[in-house]
Amino acid sequence: MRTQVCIIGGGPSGLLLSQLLHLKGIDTVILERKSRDYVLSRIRAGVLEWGSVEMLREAGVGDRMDREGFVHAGTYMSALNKGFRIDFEKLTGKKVMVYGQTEVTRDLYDARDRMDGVIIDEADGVTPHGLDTDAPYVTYVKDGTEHRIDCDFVAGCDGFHGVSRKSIPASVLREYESVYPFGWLGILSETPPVSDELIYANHERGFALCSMRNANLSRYYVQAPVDDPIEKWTDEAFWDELKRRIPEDAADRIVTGPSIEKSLAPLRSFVAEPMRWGRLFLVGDAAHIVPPTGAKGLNLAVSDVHYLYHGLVQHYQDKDDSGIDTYSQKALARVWKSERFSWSMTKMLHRFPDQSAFDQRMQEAELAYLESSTAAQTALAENYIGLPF
Ligand code: FAS
Ligand code: PHB
Repeated sequence: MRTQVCIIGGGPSGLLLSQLLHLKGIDTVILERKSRDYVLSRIRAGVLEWGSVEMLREAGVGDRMDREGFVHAGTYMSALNKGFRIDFEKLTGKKVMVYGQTEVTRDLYDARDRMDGVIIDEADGVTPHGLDTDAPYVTYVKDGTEHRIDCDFVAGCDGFHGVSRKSIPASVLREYESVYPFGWLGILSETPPVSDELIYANHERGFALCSMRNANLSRYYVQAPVDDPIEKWTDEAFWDELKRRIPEDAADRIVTGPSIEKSLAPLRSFVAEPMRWGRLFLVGDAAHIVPPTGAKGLNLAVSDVHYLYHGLVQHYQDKDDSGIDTYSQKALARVWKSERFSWSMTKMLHRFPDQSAFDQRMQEAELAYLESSTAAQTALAENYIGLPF
């Protein structure tokens, strides 16, 4: 088989890139390791920057998002069980969309299927070859038979644990990492959200976040030891801890119920440079990871796709390689700014194991300053709604 762009990974990065290139007449094949059901069972991001909203609309997959998503003009922050609001719209003129990554992925799969996109699920042993030549190709095994796809370019959209980043020689690859000494324990519950907007809570017992998916599906997180056995966290233990950490008025009105999903995710900051090697481009989590505190992971994947999509269109339509030649530099410039924001939000809101009483006071003072300062709120808001592409 031959295609123009072979995409490794059928998550949001790979699907969105495939969909946008298809609309410009550029052929792609997606190789996905897991089954479609497995990919769609993953519960991940919840907040879309407005740039991501516009990219999804450009890809022709914005209708359900516009019908079912929640447009949020601000967010709540809290410390010492007291909350305050940051008004994104007043401070930046922009908003965000709350619409789960699972639904984004579902909408993209549906669009690819409607347009006869070539997606090979349960592809084993996906291996890129000849990335430093003009004739790259990718091999994989499906139902016991090895296949080969010849292509012009390979897009590594295969996440943090994928094969693409590992295909860049160690002599070329530079990796930067900070692993946080805690995780996020998240649940989904078929209960009405406790608030009309998100609540990010700092508390001396640890961080908590109140989010949502729809009018009767709430998403909550508490910071927890990353090696905690999930069994330790009964629903009752989760709700009790969440109520201790969020503002009192929210704790008093929250509707609890059985969890329909419960997972403990580790937190890390990670960046791999460069994001291009020969005919390989790294996209999304394959190249970078952020702690979810700033709601940047999925949105960074979308901005990578923006840069690569435009570069590839320029290559094929205008015979101009300036876009793909500057992809890594442009993508990394935005990645590092989002890494900084996610890291700073995580440091401000979480309790670190070695944290002193003075450190806790510093966090509380930072939040008190944030509450009192339009300049500080504007700085947070412009990062949260998304820096320009
Ligand atoms: P993905 O990891 O989503 O997709 C990669 C795909 O490649 C997967 O389907 C995988 O099966 C496939 N793949 C891997 N190796 C392969 C191989 N060798 N061959 C073929 N296919 C292969 N972000 C937020 O903004 N907010 C959040 O709250 C949030 N929560 C998260 C919770 C968890 C547990 C995780 C892991 C991530 C979370 N993220 C969050 C980040 C997440 O949303 C990512 O940023 C987003 O999924 C990035 O999309 P992709 O780059 O497509 O990578
Ligand atoms: C979510 O709804 O899952 C969510 C929202 C905001 C974040 C992280 C996760 O910062």
